[in-house]
Amino acid sequence: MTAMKSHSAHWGVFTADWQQDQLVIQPHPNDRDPSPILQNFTDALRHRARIAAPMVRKGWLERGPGADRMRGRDQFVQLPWDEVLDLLAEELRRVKELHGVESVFGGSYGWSSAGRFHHAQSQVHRFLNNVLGGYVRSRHSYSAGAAEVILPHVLGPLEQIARRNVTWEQIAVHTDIVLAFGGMALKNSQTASGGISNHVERDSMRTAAARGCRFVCISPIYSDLPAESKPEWLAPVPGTDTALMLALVHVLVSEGLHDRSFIDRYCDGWPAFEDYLLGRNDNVPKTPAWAERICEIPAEQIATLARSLVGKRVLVGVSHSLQRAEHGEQPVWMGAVLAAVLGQIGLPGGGYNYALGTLAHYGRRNNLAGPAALSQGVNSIQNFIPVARITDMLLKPGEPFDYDGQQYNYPHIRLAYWAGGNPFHHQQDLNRLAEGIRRLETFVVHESAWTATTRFADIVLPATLTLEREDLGSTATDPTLAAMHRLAEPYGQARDDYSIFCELARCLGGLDAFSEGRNAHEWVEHLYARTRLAWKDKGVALPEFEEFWRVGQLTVPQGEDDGGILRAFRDDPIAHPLPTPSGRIQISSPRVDSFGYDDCPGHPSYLTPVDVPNAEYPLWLVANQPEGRLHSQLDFGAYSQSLKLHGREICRLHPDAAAARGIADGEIVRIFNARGACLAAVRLDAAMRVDVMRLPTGAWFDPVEDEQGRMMCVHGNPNVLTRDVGTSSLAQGSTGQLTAVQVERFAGTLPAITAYDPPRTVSRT
Ligand code: PGD
Repeated sequence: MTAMKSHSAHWGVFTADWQQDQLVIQPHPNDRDPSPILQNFTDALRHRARIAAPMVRKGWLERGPGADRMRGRDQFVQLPWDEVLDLLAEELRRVKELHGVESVFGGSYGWSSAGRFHHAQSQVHRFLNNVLGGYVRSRHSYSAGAAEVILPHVLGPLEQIARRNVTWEQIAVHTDIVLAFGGMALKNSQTASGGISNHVERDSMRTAAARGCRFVCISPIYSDLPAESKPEWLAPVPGTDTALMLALVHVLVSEGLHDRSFIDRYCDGWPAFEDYLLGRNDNVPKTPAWAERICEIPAEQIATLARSLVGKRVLVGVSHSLQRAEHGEQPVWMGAVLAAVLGQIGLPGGGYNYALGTLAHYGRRNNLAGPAALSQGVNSIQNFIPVARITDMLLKPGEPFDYDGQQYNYPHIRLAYWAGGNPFHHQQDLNRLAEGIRRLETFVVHESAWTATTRFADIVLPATLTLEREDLGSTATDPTLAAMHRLAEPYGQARDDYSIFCELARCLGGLDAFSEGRNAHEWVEHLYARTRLAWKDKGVALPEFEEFWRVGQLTVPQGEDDGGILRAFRDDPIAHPLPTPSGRIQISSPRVDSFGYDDCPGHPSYLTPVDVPNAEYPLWLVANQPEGRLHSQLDFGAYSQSLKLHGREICRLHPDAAAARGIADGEIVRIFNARGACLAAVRLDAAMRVDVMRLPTGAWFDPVEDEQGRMMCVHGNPNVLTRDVGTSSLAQGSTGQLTAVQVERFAGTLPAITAYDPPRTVSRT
């Protein structure tokens, strides 16, 4: 065996090498809880799902650009690289000349890979800015679309509230009670953007619980907190956490148990909220009895829980999942209000931390210096969409939309360019998305594998996987700086996104502006040199690049566990005001109120959702993150496959709900609603609410069409069922977490899974 080579991925820093043609991966030696998702790499490199050569959709090649109902159904023609790049350069020129770059959508949302340089979104944005002259972008993320907009109005920027706040170290030592709204599932904290060398969540929860810290899992699904935390379980109706929080606050306020001096000193806008809480304007006091009718948690249990919080170091956590739902802004805001009423914000291990436990790089100390990033250039185009509004943009060009207090118009997009994302994984209501994508004139995708998105594309360019190239791995909250060595030659004719864009830039006459005269290895050296300079400014000497590359991994020093802006604010609210309009915690917000949105009023409120179970579709579907992969990435990999049943994604159903429908464990079921249907294999699970079923995201979309052309996914992709509406007029975030469905035993002939087979190719006629 040769020496192990260093690499890094979203699931951890590792070393790897080949033993008898088998890729062997060893997680970082410091990693106390390494992620098995790393094992998806072992058979991915040469899998039949990889894209071997540039491809052009037959219909596009024959009929030229234009709306086409054949997208997603057509055959592909393999072309030589030179020819396909000339065709694409010509098409980019045509669209720019005829319609301007404001008709090019380059949002290209997606996680792609962990390296600092070959980060596909950065590459595509840099290309579109520096070579084409700009593009329509998207704002925010599917992860935190609602939180990213509401938090700055009421507490501070997402980055500060999610990532520079309470740490796992503090929880292990200080916290008495963790109220985990939406849980803190270890399946989620396997992942960190950029890669980390140690997963600390499981151990930290175990240590805290052993010390006597009480963890309360507030979720319809018990496994959203790990056994190590010895969780108590409250299972409210999905989407009703805000009502539960309001009732907790009602008990505290009506019994005089709230921290009045904290509210006076640190908060703004209490009276308007108190009027709502006590029902002075609407005659509806938000009592535990009121909340019980909404969230189905007994009033007495709510009151007991509220009283038990007083005088304790309490941490209120709100997960990403809670805000990926109708009115998702409300639990994010109300969680902060609950922590403020308890007087806990800014204390070590106490207060409020949005999204702690959601990703492995949250809840950690920050490094003294951050890693250098690739510049994306300057975008000349102001137009944007909130990221999850992509289908609306494609179907409603020119129409107005609300966002964060202003009204904008959707641009008319002719060409969409995607690298490093899978909209047919991430977007809601995939039948609707397909309608939108079919209206484009041209759809270009760089991908390493034949995802559903590539099958809807006109031009498909094969991209390398991270293991096939060199890069720099680093995250601002992990002390390991990792050389990412090449572990395999590119598959077939695959190229790095960077070299694809260099060739395109050459065709369009903008190579220097894009490459600055460097090849990929020189860029990695350059980014390391800039990172090294940043560390030098902090008085830390990192070795020369050659030495770094030889040793593979460096340990860098981290900063104090200082609690970020919330601690500084608590210590001295005059010297360190919050970046909110009042400089304080906005219990209510005159600014948000001034927008006049019924679906996001000026104080946190419980608002009844529209998409709820009914006689026809009586179950809640929770479409959350999967255990065996990150989103849809490497779904064909060994570990992801090992968690399927009969080759299908596994959905979980309560035994009573299954019995009522004559469904047995292990059978194939059809899950459906008015928007679509999918098949999945069922596992019975008593540790969830009886009216809830769970189908995680990420099974590759594998559609069969009915006579009307509506697609059913035979593999288990829940986004064929989810509803494509924004969280509210404020943030317009994704609402993919929850929808109403029915389920039945599937009695028909089981269609084969074809999602990993390359599409049909034909020779050029
Ligand atoms: P991924 O599967 O990670 O999903 O959506 P996202 O699009 O990020 O897609 C990344 C793609 O990039 C993969 O297909 C991978 O092959 C490709 N890729 C990786 N490396 C490279 C590279 O170097 N070059 C190129 N060209 N391609 C590369 C995720 C999104 O889904 C997110 S972040 C969330 S939080 C949402 N979660 C939910 C949810 O909870 N529920 C529902 N219903 N829907 C969701 N959608 C969202």
